[in-house]
Amino acid sequence: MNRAQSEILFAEALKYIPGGVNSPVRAFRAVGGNPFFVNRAKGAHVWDVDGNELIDYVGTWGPAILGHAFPKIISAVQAAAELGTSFGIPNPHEITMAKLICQLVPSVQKVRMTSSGTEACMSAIRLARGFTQRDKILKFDGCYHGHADCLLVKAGSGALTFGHPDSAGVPASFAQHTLVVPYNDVDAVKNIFAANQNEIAAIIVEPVPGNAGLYLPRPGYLEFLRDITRANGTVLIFDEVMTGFRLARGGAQERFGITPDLSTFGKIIGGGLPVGAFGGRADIMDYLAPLGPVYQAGTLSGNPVAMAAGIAALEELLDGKAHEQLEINGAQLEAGMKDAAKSANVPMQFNRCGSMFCGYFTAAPVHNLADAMHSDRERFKKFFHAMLDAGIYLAPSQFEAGFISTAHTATDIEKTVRAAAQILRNL
Ligand code: HOZ
Repeated sequence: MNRAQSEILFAEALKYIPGGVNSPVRAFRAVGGNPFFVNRAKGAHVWDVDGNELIDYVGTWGPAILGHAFPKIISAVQAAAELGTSFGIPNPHEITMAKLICQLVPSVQKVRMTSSGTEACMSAIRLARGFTQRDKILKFDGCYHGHADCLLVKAGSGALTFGHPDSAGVPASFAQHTLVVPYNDVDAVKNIFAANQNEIAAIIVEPVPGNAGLYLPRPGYLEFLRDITRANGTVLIFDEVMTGFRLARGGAQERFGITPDLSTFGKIIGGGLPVGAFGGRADIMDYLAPLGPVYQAGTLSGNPVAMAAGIAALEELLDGKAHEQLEINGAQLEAGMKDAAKSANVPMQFNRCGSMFCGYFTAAPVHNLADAMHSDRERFKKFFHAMLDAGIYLAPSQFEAGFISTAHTATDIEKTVRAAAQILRNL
């Protein structure tokens, strides 16, 4: 595949942008080689600057649930932009968005918009600390909640990929308030609560962790987290930046039937523009300024163009048809990939939840970060590049989830599975 123009652009980017990218996992360091540059995307496909067409399973890392350049989102953005790109004054779209989120996610009684998922998680943590008047928080290794200081402790995503799950630049005195245990381990959580009685402000968890690949909660695990937090006066925060509005209309919390105290969102609610949000119980949310003592703010929070894009995306999910389609697409991909691995005699765990997935090259089931670390990452690299050469773009790291959209056709998925079958036979 000719990528000459991408190579030229990357060489230029390296001169002015650290590592040539504005977010580390895009740099291909986990798989080797250089990233390609894209100048067009439509539906489930992207086109690079050399004119190569790819079937895209990254979907701008989650937002593109309806595929790229979805016509109603484009029209909404155009109409909103005509009227002004930012006001810094309340605008009616903010109320529409807040109502939609509260309607789709019943645990959210009030919601505050931010400009990114990182901000949403950082703010939810501060709010939980202010509300409980406790300092410690509990997270799970391999979970990633954006790049705020207190959350870059044993983190997933790029932090894990590049070997810095505990980032430089985070003072030890900040990190000491962040307790970390393995995901899906009941006893580890019980022990940490026993050792820190009345000290843990919040548990923050990706209900279906998607930043160390993808693994699912064991039956009863999320219920257990709900019970132990309730019993200890600890705020349960579901980070639904990736899973929100994706694993069901009401996110993972609807799919698994759990009611967290607070939730964080991003990605889909921006329709492809930069947005985040956090919301939940009204009594907790009312601790925020200007009502309460917890400060949080943002010049572009509730931006009218981003709100219009997100509203258009969420409205498309209301009748439930999109999620039916996503399940069909996800099941087709899962069945095809499992068959491909089996007939090639390659040990692979293909974890899937709705329209999120990850294939690990290992014979053993993957339930947490330690299991994921046992997978054969050299094999993943080879598989990634061979798929890319076949016109299929998977996330350029073993430690990221794949995303399917409603725009993926049965033909796209068949093509993907056929390519994978052939590649796996020769891997
Ligand atoms: N945080 C995203 C992966 N989980 C990466 C975003 C990006 O690089 O664009």
